[in-house]
Amino acid sequence: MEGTVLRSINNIYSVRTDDGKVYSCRIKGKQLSLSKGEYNPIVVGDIVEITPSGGTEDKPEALVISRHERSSAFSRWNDKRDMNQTICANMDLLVCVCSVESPPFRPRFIDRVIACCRGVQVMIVLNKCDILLTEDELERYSLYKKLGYQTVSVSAETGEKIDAFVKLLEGHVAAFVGQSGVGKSSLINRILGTSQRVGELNAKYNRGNHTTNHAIMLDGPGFTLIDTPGFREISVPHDDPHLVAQAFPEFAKAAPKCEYDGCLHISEPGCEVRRLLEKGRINADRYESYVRMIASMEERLPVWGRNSSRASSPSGSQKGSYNRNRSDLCSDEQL
Ligand SMILES: Nc1nc2c(ncn2[C@@H]2O[C@H](COP(=O)(O)OP(=O)(O)OP(=O)(O)O)[C@@H](O)[C@H]2O)c(=O)[nH]1
Ligand SMILES: [Mg+2]
Ligand SMILES: [Zn+2]
Repeated sequence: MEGTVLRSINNIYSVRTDDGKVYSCRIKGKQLSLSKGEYNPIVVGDIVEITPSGGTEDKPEALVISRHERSSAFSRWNDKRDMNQTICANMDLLVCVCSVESPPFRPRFIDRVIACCRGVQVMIVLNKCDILLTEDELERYSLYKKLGYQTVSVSAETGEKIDAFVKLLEGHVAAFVGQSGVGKSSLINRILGTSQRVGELNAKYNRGNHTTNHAIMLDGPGFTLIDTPGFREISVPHDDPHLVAQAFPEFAKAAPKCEYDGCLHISEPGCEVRRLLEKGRINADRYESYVRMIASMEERLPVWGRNSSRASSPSGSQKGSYNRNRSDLCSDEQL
């Protein structure tokens, strides 16, 4: 039987099958074939094959036999475990929630969230619009719209623009992702009338307290939402750094004019991105945000370098290739 993972807590998965029945599942055996070397083999949104294993009519139990390939995923680098960690999968909309204050607006965090997505459209939602952004913040926020992202400013507290936001969710499976305390659960409660736990803010540090501790999929009228636990910091998954470059649409647009194929826009000669940066046509803070992401991947080089395609150019190219060295990069002490 095929089912969708609605929730996962301590290796117990709630899986809903087509007939609406929700099974409490464990993984059959020790490992799933698709998930070797992953921190968590099954996440909310995964489509899995299960086989009933008992329980009662009210609380049926099953074993997960296999997981289907994911059409999309949101993953981050888990520093403690030294491996990538997927948070949710198979959504067709990633709602990156940020807030005006508590925690403060951090556009470089948004840039990282975008770089942590695969195969999914990103929407940027600014919550707590009952508080005002500074002019500089507003300019940086407005840039996302100019770059082609859908943006909407809302307030879970006052209800402002919630109706417009809900319209944008229609027909989607949308995962809410963002820093702890930005109001992901508050927004979901406001939209669905649910009572997901909402956290007090940490007054000393002006940020969230990791209130939501596991992802959960919730049904709405004509859409499905996934609430996820917030992070304080986020690192891009260990992968090909060219994927990070692709998460910056303005760089991707300029890249065909770079002299070297596979240019990472750091110190390669004839780089169009850096030319535009010097002319002020690429935002300097976005560029800095990008350089720090690449640097943080570079610090993990012994791990991701093994499988990385970073030093090789895509095939069929007429352009030359360029190998950088580590000193071209700044370090990644903070975002
Ligand atoms: N002023 C204001 N405060 C809000 C708004 N939305 C949420 N909050 C407050 O922000 C705090 C954190 O809200 P949560 O919904 O728990 O945030 P979260 O993003 O789910 O946090 P984690 O579960 O830790 O990731 C709560 O104290 C909310 O009352 C808003 O629109 N305006
Ligand atoms: Mg929450
Ligand atoms: Zn370049």
